[in-house]
Parts: sequence; structure tokens; C-alpha cells
Amino acid sequence: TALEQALRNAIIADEVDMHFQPIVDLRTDTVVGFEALARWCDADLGYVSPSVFVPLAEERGFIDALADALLRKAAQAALSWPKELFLSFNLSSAQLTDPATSARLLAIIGQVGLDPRRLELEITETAVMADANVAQRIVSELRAAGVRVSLDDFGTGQSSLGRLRDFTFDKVKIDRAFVSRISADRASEHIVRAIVSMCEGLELEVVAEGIEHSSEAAKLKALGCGMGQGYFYGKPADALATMRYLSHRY
Ligand code: G
Ligand code: G
Ligand code: MN
Ligand code: NA
Repeated sequence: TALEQALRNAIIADEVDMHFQPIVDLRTDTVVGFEALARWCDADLGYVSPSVFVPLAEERGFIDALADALLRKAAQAALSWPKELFLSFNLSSAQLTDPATSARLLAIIGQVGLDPRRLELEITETAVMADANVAQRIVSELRAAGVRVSLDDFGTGQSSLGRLRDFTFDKVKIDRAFVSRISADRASEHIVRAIVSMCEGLELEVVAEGIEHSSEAAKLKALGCGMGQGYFYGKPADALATMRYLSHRY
């Protein structure tokens, strides 16, 4: 298809970009890391969402080429940040079913020179479910190398709690569907409170996604949520704008 060809060309021409969104420690109100989010604007097709082109690359069998290029780009950007800041990178479902993924990712950050302890990988439950055994092995290998792993979009997938029992994660990211309603409905507030409390017991760090208003941040802090992310703290921005954002803070 035209879209597929355009994407293949964009990867070769290095036109798929990485943007970065701050993740904040709510206990200290300081930026502790950034999530890398892929951005692609084609000359003819216009803006294409990663929720479209990542699955396309998976289906058409070139997710490795795309993901390698994205990780390389993100890791390079992270090299120029203060070194205590982490880089959080989203893994696709297909990557989690390929036993070669851990070695591949570690090789890339090795080449770039990014300390594995600064890398965090976001995986979703849907991705884990495709092949839990392989996913489990990939996660163990990465964690053994010092990479942290977070469970993304928590609360929207299936069998979330079983996943937390059987897998070793470092962090849970509460889906923004709960955060966006935390001020409006009591149910969301209770659910977030329960997730925070459960994560405390499991010794998992919690990140609330999609914080758009100060009232949401205040409520999350009151509930004991340790970290947050969302437009209120910063929208995804390119590498240069991210450097500028950091220069105001450090
Ligand atoms: O940034 P945005 O809301 O458009 O992202 C849409 C979806 O695409 C999200 O689920 C996000 O996790 C995913 N996504 C964004 N960037 C990447 C990436 O670099 N790799 C993978 N696998 N998914 C990404
Ligand atoms: O699936 P994942 O959590 O990786 O997707 C992150 C997506 O959420 C990105 O596409 C990002 O652009 C989007 N996002 C980040 N912060 C906010 C926010 O505060 N509000 C909304 N609506 N979307 C957000
Ligand atoms: Mn994510
Ligand atoms: Na998420």
C-alpha cells in the first residue's frame, strides 16, 4: 500500500521523529524522566499516528527496522540530558514475542552509549498476552541488565492482577481513563486509591498518566501516587524543545 511504502521510505530517510514527554516525581515536583513517543508527518499523507504506523510495521514485518531506528534516536537524545533522567520507550506487541528482542535493544543502547539503568521499557498487557513465556523471558533478561520495565495502560487490559503476580515489573502506569475522571467521579478516585495501595504493597512505583489539570495533580498527590505525566506537566516535544525545557530546570 501507499502508506506502507511511505513508512518504509520514511524509516530509510530517517524521517520518523521522536518526541519526549516529561514524567514528574509528584513528591518533589521534579522531572525524573521522559517517555519517548514516535511522530511521523508525511509530505503527502500528513500526520500519521503511531497507533496506526506501529501496527502497520508489525503486520508488514518491519517493526524491527522501525523500533531500532526509534530507540537509537531516543537514546541519542537522552545522552544530552542530565544523567539522572531516565528514558522510557514503548515496546510493541511483536517485539515482545521475539526472543531476540532483549539482545537487540541492549546492543543498540550499547552502541549509543546509554547506561541500561537509564532505560525503561513500557509494555502493555495485550502485548504480554500474545506469548507470555517469551515476554516473561525478555523482561527477565532486560531487568537482569539493569533496564526497568513498566506495565503501561494499567487498568484497561485483561487479567491485570494476575499479571502483577506472575511478572516482575518495576512500575505501573495508570491509564489516563482513570485520571481524567478522578475529579468527576468517586469510582475513579477509589480505583486509583486501590491501585496506589496495591503497588505500595508490591513495591512498585506508580505513574498516573494523562494529568491535564492542577486539580488532578493535587488529588493524585493526596492519594499518594508517586509519579505523574500529562499535558499539565508538558506535552510531547521534539529533542531540541526538550533540551530547552530542561535548561530552564537545571
Ligand atoms: O503519542 P500518541 O498518543 O499518539 O501514541 C499513540 C499510541 O502509540 C500509544 O499507545 C503509544 O504508546 C504508541 N506509541 C507511541 N510511540 C511509540 C513507539 O515509539 N513505539 C511503540 N511501540 N508505540 C508507540
Ligand atoms: O499508550 P501510551 O500510554 O504509551 O500513550 C501515551 C499517549 O498519551 C501519547 O500519545 C501521548 O501523546 C498521550 N498523552 C500524554 N499525556 C496526555 C494528556 O495529558 N492528555 C491526553 N489526552 N493524552 C495524553
Ligand atoms: Mn506509554
Ligand atoms: Na499508557
